[in-house]
Amino acid sequence: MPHRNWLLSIALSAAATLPLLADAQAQVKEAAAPAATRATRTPAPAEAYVYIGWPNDGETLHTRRFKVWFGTRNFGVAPAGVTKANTGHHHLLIDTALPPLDEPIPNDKNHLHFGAGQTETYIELPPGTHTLQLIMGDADHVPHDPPLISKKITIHVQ
Ligand SMILES: [Cu+2]
Repeated sequence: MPHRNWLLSIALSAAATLPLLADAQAQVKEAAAPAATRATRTPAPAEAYVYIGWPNDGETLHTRRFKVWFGTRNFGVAPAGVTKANTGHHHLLIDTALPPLDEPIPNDKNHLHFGAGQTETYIELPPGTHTLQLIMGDADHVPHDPPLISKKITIHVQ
């Protein structure tokens, strides 16, 4: 009877698929849990630091779109996802306070990730006064210990 065979094959494929879905969901939960409660951070040397090479603090920019370049000393740049001692990737904080230091840095228009290892970017901001600050993150986007945080600069966009 073709009709019964059809039902049987539906039942078999459902049975084969459901455990896989359950496994995948369990793995996602396991992967997410340590990041949310993470207490240990990647160590960084005390002499390492990060700075904004351009613009200068107090700079007045006569354009809305401008380059920002990032510098590090005694520290290397590596893409996100790459675990290598004394390296990290840049995050540009725009018009915002420092994020919590014991969890991944947020990813939104105020927290830009440079996970490919970029050391400069172009940003566009509306006219007015803005703040820029850099913070390095490790392979998992979590700030180092001690954190590498640049001076927070103020710029004026005309
Ligand atoms: Cu990041």
